[in-house]
Amino acid sequence: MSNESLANLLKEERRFAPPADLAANANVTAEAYEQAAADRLGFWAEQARRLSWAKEPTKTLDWSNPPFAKWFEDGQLNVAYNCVDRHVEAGNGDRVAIHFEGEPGDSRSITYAELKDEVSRAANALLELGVRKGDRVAIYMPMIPETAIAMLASARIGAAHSVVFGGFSADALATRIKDADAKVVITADGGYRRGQPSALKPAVDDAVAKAAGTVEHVLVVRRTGQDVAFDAERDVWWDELVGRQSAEHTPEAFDAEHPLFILYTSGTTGKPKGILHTSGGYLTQTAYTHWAVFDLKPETDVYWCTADVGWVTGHSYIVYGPLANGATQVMYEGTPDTPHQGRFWEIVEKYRVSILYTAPTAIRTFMKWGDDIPAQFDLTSLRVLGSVGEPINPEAWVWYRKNIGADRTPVVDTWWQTETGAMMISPLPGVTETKPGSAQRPLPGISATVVDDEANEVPDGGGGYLVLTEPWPSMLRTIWGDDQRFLDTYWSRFEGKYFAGDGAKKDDDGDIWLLGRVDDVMLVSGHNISTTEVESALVSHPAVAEAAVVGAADDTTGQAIVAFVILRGSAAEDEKLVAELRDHVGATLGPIAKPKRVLPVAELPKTRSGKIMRRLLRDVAENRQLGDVTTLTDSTVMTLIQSKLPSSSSED
Ligand code: 6R9
Repeated sequence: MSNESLANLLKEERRFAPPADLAANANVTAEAYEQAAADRLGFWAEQARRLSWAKEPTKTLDWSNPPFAKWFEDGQLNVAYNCVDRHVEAGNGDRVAIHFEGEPGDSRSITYAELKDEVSRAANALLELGVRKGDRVAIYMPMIPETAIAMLASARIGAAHSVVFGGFSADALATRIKDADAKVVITADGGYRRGQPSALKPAVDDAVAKAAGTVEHVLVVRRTGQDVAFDAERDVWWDELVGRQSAEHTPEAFDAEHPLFILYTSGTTGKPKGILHTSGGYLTQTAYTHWAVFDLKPETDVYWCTADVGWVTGHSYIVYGPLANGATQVMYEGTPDTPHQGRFWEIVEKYRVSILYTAPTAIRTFMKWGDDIPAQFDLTSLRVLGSVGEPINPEAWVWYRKNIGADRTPVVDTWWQTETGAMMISPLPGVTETKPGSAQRPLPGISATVVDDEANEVPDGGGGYLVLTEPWPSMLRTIWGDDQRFLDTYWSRFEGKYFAGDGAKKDDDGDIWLLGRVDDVMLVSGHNISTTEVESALVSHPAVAEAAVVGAADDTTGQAIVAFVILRGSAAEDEKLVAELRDHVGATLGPIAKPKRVLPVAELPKTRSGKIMRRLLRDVAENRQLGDVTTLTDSTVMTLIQSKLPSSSSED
């Protein structure tokens, strides 16, 4: 960004008070903010006590060698014991932990008692394969319960897992196996994708060959029953090996700072970063935030997070947070449109889901499909709706609340990252008067603010960079094997502060609005303009379901705003509408933000976790050869977009 702060353009006046019944029984009240502000470390020490420690920590934080933090350093615990066994010991063994809904229509429910047996068997199996405390296990799986079981089994024996999203290529898997030096890979023959079996095992064979030498065994879950090549010395079937193990396994307690997992984030350049998370602090913050932000009542709620376990959202809010809290949850293998576009709502109705956590990309897709689809289902069980992954456009937020939440449920927009491990900025459903599009305030015990180029905190109404100013329990500890890169990436931009890489602004009440990655910010005639704000203005027009905006090099203005829009079902794509959309942005945000061109397209390029890839759109807008497309979900999208370019532009 240049020296000029982000222009504060978007105005949002709508407000939604917490529902009275929710507020009256809420897990967290406004006092939590005061309590944490008065004694931040005392607050986290108290939250750590929601876990079962084999040895209670006496120290909360060691920050003597920043930014290398140690939380609850002298405490000892077993993370899997906390997520499984202790609920059985507390008499809740019959409670369902996971309602699994498979893509071909199969379903099964697993209780905490059953989960304990399965995790224990899998832990014994890993031990038989030679995995020991301190080793790494790579997990390359579809969205099935065995994925969570494999993660917990690794945690149970003190081996760090590295889950690699099942949609990644053999090359991506090989790089990650090699970087983490994984001893065992856990995979499946295949998974289901839009009703069809798709193979996983061949990619593992390929990756293991490429990673040469580190992997000793491959443990294979039978999911689709397809034929797979099998190396008799190296490969073992899960049902055979795990099936014959004892369901007795005594969990050992590990230090709070013992590594729990590595999760790789792609970034736009360079090799993927292995984000390292450890045990006690990570579990404290995931458990606390899952309980506080969703107002979780484990006895009565049915929780559903629609992310894939391969992303951090799946780690923290399918596996560790919910299971540490003894929640009952739905796990879904499939996509939102298979076999029909009402699939999500059918699942909400079937299990009477009360808390739903999904991403803006999904919400905008549902908007595009039309209000009549969710209206056909009984969604009255829902009481809290969450969003994560990208800034949520105010119009999508309001659509979510109205069409999914019957204009009754709070919407919590939760900002966090792979690196932060758990939620950092979010409303609390029983406390916060919510504002569509804003993540609002740092959670109790979290210190975040917005600074300008010189690291000065911006006043209310100002824009700049989001930074975290105090260490937090679930923070990344380093980049696996690369402390220097950890320092350079996150801690060198602003002295003593964690730089998140996101643009943000504070509104007149001091609430935080996330404005997208700083790499995406546009510089138009000397003004920094956020892609998010222009996109939100476009989405607020009734004809637009989704928008992606980029700055393209321009002789007169430095950069010019180019917008790619997906129209809602019935909208006609013509020059008149394009002109209307440009004017609409001008009228909403001011003339400086009026796009030079608006291009209606059928799809937008997205990463496999659903984030818009503006970098590729910038290549198109600047008429350049496309950069790296390997992280793209569907590479035909770009061909489609490029073919649209000459005919539908509008310039003055
Ligand atoms: C959890 C997750 C992190 C990046 C983050 C930001 C974007 C996530 C957001 C959000 C605005 C939110 N992001 N949640 N932006 N509002 N509520 O998505 O982790 O995959 O590491 O991505 O996602 O840009 O920096 P990760």
